[in-house]
Amino acid sequence: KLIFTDLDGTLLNHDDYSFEPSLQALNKIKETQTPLIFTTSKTKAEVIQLQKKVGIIEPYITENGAALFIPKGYQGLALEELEEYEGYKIILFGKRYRDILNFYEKYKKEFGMKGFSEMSIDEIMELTQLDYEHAELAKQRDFTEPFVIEDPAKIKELQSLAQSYGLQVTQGGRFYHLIAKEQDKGVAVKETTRLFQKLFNEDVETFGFGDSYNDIPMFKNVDNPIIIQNHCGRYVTTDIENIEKSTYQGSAGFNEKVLSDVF
Ligand code: 2M8
Ligand code: MG
Ligand code: MG
Repeated sequence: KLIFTDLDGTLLNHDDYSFEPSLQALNKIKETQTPLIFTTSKTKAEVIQLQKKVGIIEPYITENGAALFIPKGYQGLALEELEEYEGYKIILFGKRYRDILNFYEKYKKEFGMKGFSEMSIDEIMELTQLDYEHAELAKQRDFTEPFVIEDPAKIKELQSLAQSYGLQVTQGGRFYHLIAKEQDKGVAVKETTRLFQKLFNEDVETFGFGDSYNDIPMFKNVDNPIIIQNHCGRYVTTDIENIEKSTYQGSAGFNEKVLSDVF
């Protein structure tokens, strides 16, 4: 079994980013040595810190499917065919931050966008309720630009413009994100699953947990998609039939559905 999980609003509560409500599920995951693959909009710097707190060392997918990071020597694997990067083997699906920022800088005025690259740590703290230390980690982008927009009615037009530049806009719990056209959580999850299948030479059953629009491609690429109730008490709309839904929000919902559906 392989578990892919979104972080904000799923493993972590939307408002205070706590994961204590899912400790029971996390213990079960650790006991059974089930790989828990963080699949998030967050940065590498944020994920490294969270993995330490949770107490796991596993591959992870950052910035909306931009890249898969596999710790060097993970499960004794050589992974010679993969590129090496800061103690990790990495597969890149997205573009470099600089390429994304070129588009952002060209059109920010016209569309009334304000992105993380131009926000101070204080502004990020204000918009996210993160403390200083965590806001700093969130600002360390490698591949994608989270942003707010004055008039959300302009997103449609921005979306088609972005596409003509080989980019796209997706949406998390608080922000829009400017990402590469060829990346999303689904592409990364599919590739990760294929890799695990090849490495361990057996079929794996996959689970995917998420709460937002940017999780839909992940839902479409796992055997068992599970929607976590969002902080407004609603479920993101998808065309996937008979999709599982948690009865609790955030971390408690993750806990509930891991215990009932994975094990
Ligand atoms: C951003 O991501 C969340 C994901 O749902 C959002 O769009 O609301 C990211 O920039 C991430 O790095 C950051 O930690 C998070 C904080 O809420 O916001
Ligand atoms: Mg989320
Ligand atoms: Mg069961």
